[in-house]
Amino acid sequence: MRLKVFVALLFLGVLFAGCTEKPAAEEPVSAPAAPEAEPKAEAATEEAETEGKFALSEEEFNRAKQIYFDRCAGCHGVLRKGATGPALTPDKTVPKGTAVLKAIIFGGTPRGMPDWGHQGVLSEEDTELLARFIQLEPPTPPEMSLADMKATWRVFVPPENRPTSPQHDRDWQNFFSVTLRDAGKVAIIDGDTKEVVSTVDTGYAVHISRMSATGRYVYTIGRDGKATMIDLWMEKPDKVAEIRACYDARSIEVSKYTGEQGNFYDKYVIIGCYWPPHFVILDGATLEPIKIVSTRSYTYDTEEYHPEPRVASIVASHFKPQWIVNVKETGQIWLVDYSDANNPAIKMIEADRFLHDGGWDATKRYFLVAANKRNKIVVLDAKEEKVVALVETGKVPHPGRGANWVDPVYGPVWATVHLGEGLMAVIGTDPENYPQYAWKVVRKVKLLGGGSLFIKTHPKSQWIWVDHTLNPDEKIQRSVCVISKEYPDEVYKCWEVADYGRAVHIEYNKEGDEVWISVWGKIDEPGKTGEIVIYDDKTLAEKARIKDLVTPTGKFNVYNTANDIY
Ligand code: DHE
Repeated sequence: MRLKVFVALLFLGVLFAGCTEKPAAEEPVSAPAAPEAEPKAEAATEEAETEGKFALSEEEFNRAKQIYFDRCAGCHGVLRKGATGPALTPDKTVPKGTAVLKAIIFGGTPRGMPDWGHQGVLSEEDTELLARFIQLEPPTPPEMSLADMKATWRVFVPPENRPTSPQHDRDWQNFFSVTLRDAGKVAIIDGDTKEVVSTVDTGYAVHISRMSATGRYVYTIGRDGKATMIDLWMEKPDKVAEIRACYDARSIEVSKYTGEQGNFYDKYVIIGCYWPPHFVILDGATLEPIKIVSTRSYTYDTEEYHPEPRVASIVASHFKPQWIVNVKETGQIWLVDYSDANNPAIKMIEADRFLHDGGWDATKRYFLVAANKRNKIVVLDAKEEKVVALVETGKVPHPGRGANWVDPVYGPVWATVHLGEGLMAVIGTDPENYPQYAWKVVRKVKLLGGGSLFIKTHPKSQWIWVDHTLNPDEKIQRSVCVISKEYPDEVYKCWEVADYGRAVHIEYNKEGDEVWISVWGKIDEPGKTGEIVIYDDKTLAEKARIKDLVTPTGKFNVYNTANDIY
């Protein structure tokens, strides 16, 4: 008997929040059902019912499964083996018992588990259900074949029917692709006029946008594993292709190499999945899937098999036709050579756990990625293809892509903020001219508190900007701070971006003279669903607000994203 999808839970609103608390939204969006489980799930249910131990009916089991997928899998893993959050397999959960588990789910923990009950996201009843569910064997969601992917693949405008030059007079390189998270859309906004030129249906909770190497196409990836390709040259930018490459995903990147080994501009796309744990190489012009590669493997340090090593960040090397694929649970960085996409050569490099987000240094030779469980930044030399340093920075580094500038004392540096403490850690990045500072924390700047997600600057800017999105204090979560590059010992100024929502993610315009910040509101609060606040980067004065957006989060300027400027 196949497990039924519990329809009411398609509409959980703000979706799961994984390891981090998020604003709760009650309204229906297009949340996908948790992938249907293999028969093992039934066995677990039936066994539980027979034993009468946790007594979940099929309906309750499906409901709990969906809640787990939406709220918990991001941190604990679909198979509950643990990642940012601890393992939740029956050997760990049964000894705790339902009452203790319920208390943790409802009230959270100081170690970062959100208080789902207090936030009003989960009811007492759902908390109880979840507490019983996690004492059962986890159901295994299905795999996905190339044929499954192809069944979801649509090309709306084939390459031969696309324009050969831009069909509008706007500066498309200064467009922003803005995630409207709970609306299941992205807005394409003209950075010059601040007009929303197009709103594109992309699917559930787009996580990031990345641009093709030329910048012409935007590729988005949703939490539901759906990728959408948008052509910015169309009179009204719209999607030209889409595909679902997994059930749960966070990353997408393009091929950016051009040189002796060929020109791979706009040739391939890679999608990194959470479930199934694999990455997929696709055709850059149509999103036709070409190759699936599983990331199931052995942990880099203890050499233990892991059934669910998820793909976190991916960046495209500028030295070789290679993607740098960060495999979270096994703590490995995979260098994937895409020059022969059907037969990709992969070099597996030992790094640390659990790999998450990261970005390039200013020369784009070194990739710095957070190993958040170990409070470290791993430094990969993309030219020499080796890890050159593990730098301890602070509690749970979360850089986004980080920020690069030249420090008055320490030369070229890159910085990260942290989820676990109010800290900007600055790392020297120039081993040639400043070897004494390279790969060392050279400055620690105190921020308002923990819960920072993103940091950003621009080569032309005198400031570094940071947010505090997940800080429990309402005033702090709405605040951003700037630090002067000239006097970087302490924060220069902090302020609240709006009187509601959370301030999240900072992005520059193409010129590098304007800063865009999202106010992440709630979908069910009219007038407070969200907006983007734009600042003059020189004077820090507010310039404009793009109002009435539905839960805007990430914003990606075409030029800066295509050229890795941050
Ligand atoms: Fe993200 C980047 C994973 C929650 C907004 N997020 C990333 C990346 C990963 C990731 C692996 C790097 C992609 C890359 O560079 O290729 N994010 C996760 C999670 O697992 C987590 C913690 C929980 C979850 O299950 O989703 C999570 N992320 C969030 C949010 O709640 C945020 C704030 C709002 C949202 O829209 O979901 C959020 N994540 C972002 C953004 C980026 C991102 C805006 C890209 C930053 C950039 O500048 O490139």
